[in-house]
Amino acid sequence: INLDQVGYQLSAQKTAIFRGDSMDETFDVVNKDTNKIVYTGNIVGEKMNFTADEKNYYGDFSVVTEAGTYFIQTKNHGTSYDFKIGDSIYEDAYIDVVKMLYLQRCGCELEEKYAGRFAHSACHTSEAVIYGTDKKIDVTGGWHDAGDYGRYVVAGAKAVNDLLLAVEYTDASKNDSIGIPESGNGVPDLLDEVRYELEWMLKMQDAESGGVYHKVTCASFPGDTVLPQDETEELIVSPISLTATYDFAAVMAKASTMYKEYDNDFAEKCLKQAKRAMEYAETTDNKSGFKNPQGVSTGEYGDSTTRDERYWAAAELYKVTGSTEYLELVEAIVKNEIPTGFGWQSVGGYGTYAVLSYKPAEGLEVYKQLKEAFIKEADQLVEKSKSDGYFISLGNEYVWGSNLDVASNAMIMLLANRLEPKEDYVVYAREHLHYCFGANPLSISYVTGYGTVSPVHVHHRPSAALEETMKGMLVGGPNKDFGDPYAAAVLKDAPPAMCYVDNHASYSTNEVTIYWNSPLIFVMSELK
Ligand code: G3I
Ligand code: 9MR
Ligand code: ZN
Repeated sequence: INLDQVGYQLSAQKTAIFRGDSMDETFDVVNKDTNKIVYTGNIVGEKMNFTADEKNYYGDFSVVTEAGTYFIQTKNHGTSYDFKIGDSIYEDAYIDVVKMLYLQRCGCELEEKYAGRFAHSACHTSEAVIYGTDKKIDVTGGWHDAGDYGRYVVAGAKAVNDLLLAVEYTDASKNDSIGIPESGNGVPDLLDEVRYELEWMLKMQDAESGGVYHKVTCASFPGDTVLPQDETEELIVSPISLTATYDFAAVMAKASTMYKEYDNDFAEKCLKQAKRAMEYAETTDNKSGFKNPQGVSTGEYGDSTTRDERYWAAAELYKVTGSTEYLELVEAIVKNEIPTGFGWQSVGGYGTYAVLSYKPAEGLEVYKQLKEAFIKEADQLVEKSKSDGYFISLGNEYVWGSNLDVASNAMIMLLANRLEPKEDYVVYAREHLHYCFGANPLSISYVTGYGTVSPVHVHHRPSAALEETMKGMLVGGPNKDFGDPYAAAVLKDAPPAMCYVDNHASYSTNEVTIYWNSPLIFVMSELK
């Protein structure tokens, strides 16, 4: 019996997913404290689920609207994990999911009163050598990307943008009490957190050319239990890339509007540097995608095209400046094909939404075209969700970081809902959230520390070193392509939606990243 192990909001739709053969006809919802059956419903809708290789059935218990702790029981198919029904059931999880970013901060001391056992002295504080030169620069700051301590611009840009969108559209803009050092300073905590990353990104821009370096890492990944402050090998700044430069231009442009009311000087600086980056990218002769330079083996974050990054940058700059120069660029790119994606590699959707949220663009032909495309994509996600065994939109495509797609697709539906409200957008976005917290074929909450069963042996060096799983991290999730030897060995016969293993060695299913948490932050900001 699979369901959200955290729970369900009072008045929201509530569906438990059953699996097995010759299913019981009814199920009971039992109040855990009184042990009384509060509702008995029918189990309906047999469906073959090829993604998980099982037969599913459904039990709707939306009529249970009284706050409390419950479980579900059947005569022959067992009992579910406990779950809550209530108004602010995700509150604690939300705090930890946001705080994860604070705990990933690099280059500063993490104090015990904010970081608990994850407190540490400042890490990665030495200057970094620019690859292929003797020149050293200061690139301290930013967030550690993931279970490793690399800092990568394209990955950071996705994370930053999700958080900025959360502040722009959701109640996140009111939250100043997450429990980070800046809490209570009158600036939304998400903006404080994002600024920590932006200040680092600004250091990643080459002062002379305006181009942006792709990443800063050591030559290779450290051992699996090395703490941040103990990775002391030389830091290397990898060459400038076009993807990093365009992404930088996009998020800096967006930041310039978001910080204006709090710090105008910073906002102006962001816009100035965004324009410089854009100018560099548009005029450089070097159009090749990023490849790890010889001797550097950390995360590559490569890309076969910069079309979508270019589009995103142009769209954000258009939204901030209203300038026809950027609008024309957007129009020219769209003429061929509208770029899509809410990921680190495909970022076109962000560009589209930037245009769609710009009032003065509303009368334009391109606006109509983009709106139609965006709504169509969201509608397709709804359709896919309706036919899926667990009401999510991935079909059979469970790739490395499949939970990025789960959370980001929910984000797309919620943003579409703001353009053109439809109940289904919210209903199915919520199902995606339930999937993250346990309504999935493995019946595991993919968010550490939340739900009865959640990942413990994550590929996250601080957690491994301290033998304590940091809370509030969304793991990568099932990956049918087996991106690591451990997964390949133990999952070889598993169906796509079950290609996940809670083992430290499985970095392709059980790692965590800043940009898997970030779309979850958006979704929780909207739905909590
Ligand atoms: O998008 C394609 C899809 O079109 C195709 O059908 C499918 C078939 O395999 O692959 C999809 O691409 C996958 C891509 O992720 C999707 O974003 C690639 O196979 C897959 O190899 C790639 O994995 C990336 C992984 O690095 C390896 O490069 C992950 O997205 C990315 O999150 C991960 O990032 C690492 C950093 O390098 C280092 N730090 C940790 C971080 C998380 O594991
Ligand atoms: O720890 C690394 C993780 O952050 C990356 O996502 C992953 C893929 O690039 O690589 C991990 O490092 C492993 C390396 O690639 C191969 N040897 C084992 C390393 C740690 O288990
Ligand atoms: Zn660090």
